[in-house]
Amino acid sequence: MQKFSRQDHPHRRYNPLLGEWILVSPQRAKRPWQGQQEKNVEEERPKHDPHCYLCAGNERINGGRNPDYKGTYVFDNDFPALLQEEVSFIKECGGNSFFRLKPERGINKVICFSEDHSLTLPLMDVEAVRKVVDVWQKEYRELGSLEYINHVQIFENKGSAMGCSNPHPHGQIWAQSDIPSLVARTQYNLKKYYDTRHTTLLQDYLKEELKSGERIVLENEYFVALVPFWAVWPYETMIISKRPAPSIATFIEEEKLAFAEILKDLTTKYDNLFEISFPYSAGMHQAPTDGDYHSEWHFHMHFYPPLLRSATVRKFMVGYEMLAEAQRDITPEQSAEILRNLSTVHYKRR
Ligand code: H2U
Repeated sequence: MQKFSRQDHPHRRYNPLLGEWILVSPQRAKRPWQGQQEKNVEEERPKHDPHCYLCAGNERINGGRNPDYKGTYVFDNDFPALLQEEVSFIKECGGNSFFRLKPERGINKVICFSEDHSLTLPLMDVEAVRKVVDVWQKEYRELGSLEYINHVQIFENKGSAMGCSNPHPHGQIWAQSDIPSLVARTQYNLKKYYDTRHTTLLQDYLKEELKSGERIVLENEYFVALVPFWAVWPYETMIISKRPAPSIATFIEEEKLAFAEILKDLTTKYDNLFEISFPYSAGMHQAPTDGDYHSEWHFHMHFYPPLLRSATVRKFMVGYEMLAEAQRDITPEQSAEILRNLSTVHYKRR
């Protein structure tokens, strides 16, 4: 019988944040591909597009007009998924009903990262990225302090492959009264860990990762970017604060700058991987804003990029993944090594 090797044999890995397993099939990384190829069209974008609804001074779809902003600009989403109005609701169904339902209140915002339509986070200078971090902190604090807002989700969809509707550099915030499902599961696991050990799960995990070094992509004084041991997407990464900060609300000036630096460097590496503007969905997981101090929470930002083996071949979460559990081919250690060895100088700036 052959001795098990992580590089050669199928195995399952445990994700302690979500409390679930994933399947790793390293032997499959070499299989030929005759399926869908994503289009690799890299068009140069102008600094201002008269038809873009996020550009400064332009009209939005619903007829409102953006001011002639410079830097960041935040507005209420014209097509919100949640509404701020309270509705009266008589609880009709008990917890054992098949038809459980409850109204949900919330606020959706759009954040333009820059007035310059041609930029993305990796192409912005660090100072400009830091201003985006300032806005994220301000919004998390302000929205979170509203009595009926108990969770603030900050995220960015980049690239049409991830459903982004507009190439103008921007992200979104969805703030709501309930804790969404994935966050609630993470919270449950973080709390269980904290209650028994009095240290955050990610603090202990980070210690082990730094000791091993094999999945580390970037590190600065305050943050580490790594490919999680349990990563699902081929080049999935996570930025973790070295200090167990429950959220961005507590970041000091030095941390905000260091966060901007690691964000720029990581997204630059992503662009350099296939020399394209690398698509991803990214977002922060942080403490609920329900008024409690959540010592169990530890700030982390996930990056879920869909591309697999080139600028044109993406990973699909279908079949087995939809029906059974998530699966990956290339190992997290291989992905980390590839990302680690890439330059932090953007290919367009060389
Ligand atoms: P995405 O690119 O991630 O889809 O985000 C763009 C958001 O901008 C989207 O949620 C909003 C959409 O509803 N939007 C406006 O609020 N006003 C507009 O004029 C266009 C798009």
